[in-house]
Amino acid sequence: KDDAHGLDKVVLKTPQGASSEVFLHGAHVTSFKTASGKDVMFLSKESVFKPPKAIRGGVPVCFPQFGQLGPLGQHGFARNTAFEVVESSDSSVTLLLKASGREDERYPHPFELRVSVKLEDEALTQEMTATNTGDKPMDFTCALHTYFSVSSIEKVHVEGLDGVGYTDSLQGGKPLTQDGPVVFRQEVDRIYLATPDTIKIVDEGAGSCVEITKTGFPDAVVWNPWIDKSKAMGDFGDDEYQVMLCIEPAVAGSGAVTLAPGKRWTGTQSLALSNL
Ligand code: TA6
Repeated sequence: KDDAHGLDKVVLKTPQGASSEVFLHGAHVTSFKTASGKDVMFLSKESVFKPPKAIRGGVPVCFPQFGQLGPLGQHGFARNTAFEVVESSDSSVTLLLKASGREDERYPHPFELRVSVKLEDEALTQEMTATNTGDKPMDFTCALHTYFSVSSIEKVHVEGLDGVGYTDSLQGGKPLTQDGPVVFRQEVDRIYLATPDTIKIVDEGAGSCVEITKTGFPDAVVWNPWIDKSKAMGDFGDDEYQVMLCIEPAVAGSGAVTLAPGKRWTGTQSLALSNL
């Protein structure tokens, strides 16, 4: 079914009323509303739904590159490419990108990227599986670049990263160590390395928390654009930094994954909402 922007999307539902929308463009989850009526994901009111521009919000699938960590443009090309539906049910969908290796001469590797989304009443699980269908090893970095909706960024903190090393993208990748919960009083753009597989966004303003449980992704990127970056993004409201936060399971600072011909890599994230 297509939406107001004329783009094809799949709508997932549970009998108790949870819902999620997944666009075929970029296999891009744009919403996750729990059965208890909570919007877990953030979607910018200024997002343009005009391929190849990535949708601003939800979960951009960054593959085969995170950020500038490789030869391609920012965040690779999967998020700007049409996927196809290979299976679906009322509450789940699997999308496939069959890359020929000719999408971008800077990345001459054929691969298949499968993105599966499973919706439950108070949780959403997303899995991405990359298969090297070529005859040469392929290196990739990647991320599920998830935008979360928050009540007010100054009432939010992130637990689970205390004592974890990170590189600060705002200080040229300077290595630092997290001391206590992550709080937000300025722009934050950090790649946490070799992180625990459970990270929690505690939203005191909403009286709820989202527990992120990941597998396969060694790293986690934490980003809030704050004031100046928000103004600089044409597809993002000047004040929207106050009501969003990105926590991105990633293969990034810990180094690229090298996938041998015929081999497969899988990363997953599960997002579970609960009350404080
Ligand atoms: O979230 C990490 C990050 O690399 C930030 O540095 C910022 O660039 C963000 O991704 C958004 O990137 P995009 O290309 O989607 O505007």
